[in-house]
Amino acid sequence: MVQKRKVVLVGTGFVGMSMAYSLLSQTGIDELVLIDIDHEKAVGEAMDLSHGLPYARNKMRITAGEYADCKDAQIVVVTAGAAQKPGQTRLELTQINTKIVKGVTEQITASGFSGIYVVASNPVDLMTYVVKAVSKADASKVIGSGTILDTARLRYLMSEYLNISSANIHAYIMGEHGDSSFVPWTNCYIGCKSLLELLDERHKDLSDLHDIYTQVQQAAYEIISRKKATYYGIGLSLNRLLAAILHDEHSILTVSAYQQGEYHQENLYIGVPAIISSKGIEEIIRLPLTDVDQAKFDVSCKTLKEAIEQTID
Ligand code: 6V0
Repeated sequence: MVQKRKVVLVGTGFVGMSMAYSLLSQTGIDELVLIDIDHEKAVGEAMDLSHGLPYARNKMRITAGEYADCKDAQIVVVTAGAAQKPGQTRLELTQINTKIVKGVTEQITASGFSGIYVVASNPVDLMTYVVKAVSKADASKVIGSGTILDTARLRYLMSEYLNISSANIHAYIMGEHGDSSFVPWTNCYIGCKSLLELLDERHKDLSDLHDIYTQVQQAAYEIISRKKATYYGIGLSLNRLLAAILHDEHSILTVSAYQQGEYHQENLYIGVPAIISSKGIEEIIRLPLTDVDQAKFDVSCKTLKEAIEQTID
C-alpha cells in the first residue's frame, strides 16, 4: 500500500499560511493538517485554502486538526509564536517563543510523531535547539529554516547586480538567522566560476557586494517597518525545504543544523549548507572558511550560545 504523504502545520499565521498557500502548487503532498491555538482560525484557513483546490496543481486534502494528527505525518512544520515588531530583533523573541515552542513540541511528541520537524519560529536557531531538546529526536530529523531565506535574498540581489540568473548563483549566508550572519565570499561561485574572478574580469569591486549583504541583513527590519511582517519569502523558502524532503532530493540548502564539530563548534543549531533528503539532514557541507570567516562564524555561535545559557537551559 502506498503511504499517504502528510504534512502538519502548527501556527496558521502569516508565515504558516504563506507556506500552506504555496504548497498548493507543490506535488508530493496528499494531506495538509492545520493546527493553531486559535482553532477557529485554523478551521477558517482550511476552508479558504480548500476552496482554491479545483484550480490548484496539487489535489491535497486540507483540514484543521489536533496534535493527534501528527502521529502518521512525514513532516511537522512549526511556525507558531510571536513575530518581530518594528525595531525588535529576533533574539528579543527568545523568552516568549521558547515557552510556546516547548509547549507545541511536547504535544507533537506526545502524539507519537516520528517524522521530520521543520522549524521557522524565531529566533529560529534557538527554537530549533528547543525542539530537538524537548523532542529528543535525532539531530538529522530536526531542521531549522536557518539562513535559507537570507540566502534567497542574497541570491536575488546578486542576480540583479550581476545580471545573471539566481539559479546560477551559488552563494550562501551562514551563521545566525539574524544580525551576526555573514557571507563566505571566497566560497561563492557563479556557475563554475569563482565570484572573485568574475568581479575582477568585470572591473567590479567586492565592496558593492558588501552593500548587498547589508541589504540582506536589514531586509526583515525594512519590510517589517513598512508592512508589519515578512511572510512570502519565508513561505516559499519553507516550500523549497519541504520539496527537498518530500522528493528525497539530496539538495544543498542553508538550514539551521545541529553542529557536531563540522565548523569547530558543538551543541547548537546554526545556519550552514547541508544536504537535505527524505531522511532530513544527510550531511553538513564543510566549506573551507578563511580565518576571517571562521571568526565570524564563531562570533555568531557565541551570540547563540549566550542566549541558550541565559534563556533556554
Ligand atoms: P503570526 O501571524 O502572529 O502567526 C503566529 C501564529 O501562531 C498565530 O496564528 C497564533 O495563533 C499561533 N500560535 C501562537 N501560540 C501558539 C501555540 N501555543 N500553539 C499553536 N499556535 C500558536 O506570526 P507570523 O506567522 O508572522 O510569524 C510566525 C513566526 O515566524 C514568528 O516567530 C516570526 O518571527 C517567524 N518568522 C520566521 C522567519 C524565518 O526566516 N525563519 C521569517 C519570518 C517570520
